Amino acid sequence: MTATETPRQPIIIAANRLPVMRTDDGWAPSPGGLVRALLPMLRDSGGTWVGWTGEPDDAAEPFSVEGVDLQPVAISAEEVGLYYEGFSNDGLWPLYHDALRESTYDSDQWDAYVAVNQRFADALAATAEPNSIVWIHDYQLQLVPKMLREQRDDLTIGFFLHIPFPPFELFSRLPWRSEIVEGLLGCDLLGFQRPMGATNFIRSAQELLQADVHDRIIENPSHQTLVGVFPISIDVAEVEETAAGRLTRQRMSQIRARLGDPEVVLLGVDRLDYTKGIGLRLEAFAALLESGELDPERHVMVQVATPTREGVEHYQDERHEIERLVGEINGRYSRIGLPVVHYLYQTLGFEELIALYRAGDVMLVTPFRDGMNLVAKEYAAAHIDGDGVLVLSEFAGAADELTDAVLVNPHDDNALQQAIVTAVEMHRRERRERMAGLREQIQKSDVQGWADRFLSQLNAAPELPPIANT
Ligand code: ADQ
Repeated sequence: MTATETPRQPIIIAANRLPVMRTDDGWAPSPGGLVRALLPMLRDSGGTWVGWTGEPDDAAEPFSVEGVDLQPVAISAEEVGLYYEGFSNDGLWPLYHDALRESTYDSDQWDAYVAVNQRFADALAATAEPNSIVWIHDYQLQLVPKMLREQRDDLTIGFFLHIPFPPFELFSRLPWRSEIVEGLLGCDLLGFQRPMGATNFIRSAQELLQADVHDRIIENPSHQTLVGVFPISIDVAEVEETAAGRLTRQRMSQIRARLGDPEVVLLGVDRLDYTKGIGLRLEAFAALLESGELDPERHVMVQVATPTREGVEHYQDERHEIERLVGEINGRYSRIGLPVVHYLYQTLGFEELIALYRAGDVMLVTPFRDGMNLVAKEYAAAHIDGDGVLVLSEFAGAADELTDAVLVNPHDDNALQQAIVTAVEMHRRERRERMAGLREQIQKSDVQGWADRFLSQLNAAPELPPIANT
């Protein structure tokens, strides 16, 4: 190490999944800005990532990818059903997203959630060097902070919730609500995407545990928990660079030609999740074709839906409903060789995704509820041409920052149709002004800045000033 380099404390990250996927030659980093931002930081600090490989019963030994140590946590096939698909994705996920679907509350699933969280805490306790920093991610691991602190009070523990934290009125339905709040209070820094998540959590801590809170600091017997807001972002430079590439430009022209060179390409890109409002957006598109405000010869929609959580019934139902709607709309308005809705139930490569963003004149991001929504930010970053309109739900975290989008309440079908018409008919000058505003906003904060802000706040956590008694 040279004299100018600052020694960094090793950082340990825990997330349900390891940041890698299996390839023909072994392992490669998973796609996505979060992994791209965190891996170099782990490598430089000599850190480790603790998580599941994604394969049931996979008891892989520790290994390393691109110089980063990975510590697998084994999860059995039965636990995948109970802890992951069950408690996490059929219990917590709907509850944390405005109870859009009925949650399952099942004590066998809860027991598996506790057991897997304990396994993560044990793995972290065994791996972490003295006084290191541990950063735990997301709703699958909310008990880990407390379980880890009980074993290792020398560690500095941070937690970031990628999804919304619900209002107390909804959260209090959860039979294990106090255990979850106690679990999260094991950390020194607790981060949320939006101010609303922080406020909701603090209220739950007050109502359920009579927590003593001053200025977003919660007093615990052994330590303080600082509650903060850290809106996540994307790797802006990577998206822009790919968007500017010659191959991307060629692919964009090819995509538009294949779509029949329509006047306006409307685009949706989401995991096929019922929180994302895909059906609603298709219905709005159909209503506008019906009323004649959109014309199938001039306006074409592309909906990319990534396969996800296919073992969970709500997701199977959602897929059937979306595919039924696509079939109905195409049956009615398509012409031979020219469907009016192009539907891809596929995971696309990064370059193809960016070419599609560039090909999209109007991007429809209409979730009922979303922690942030990175697609909205990626679309703006990809539009280096300065054109394109983003229609964005007020219920996505991104709406706090992306105020130059056409913001809409997706529950209001008239408002949604009106927002689509506004976007399609928007004058070029206004489009460019709004896109400039969106791009200026995302330039202010990329995913690296997000991670740096969280970690520097976490680093400072043990030095929080004592709270004056009020
Ligand atoms: P997600 O619910 O997965 O994330 P989102 O933020 O939109 O939602 O991220 C999806 C990512 O997957 C994007 O980076 C997108 O490019 C990619 N993607 C989507 N469809 C794809 C496809 N067909 N092929 C390839 N890639 C595809 C959760 C929360 C969000 C929060 C993020 C990050 O639900 O609210 O923004 O975590 O904190």
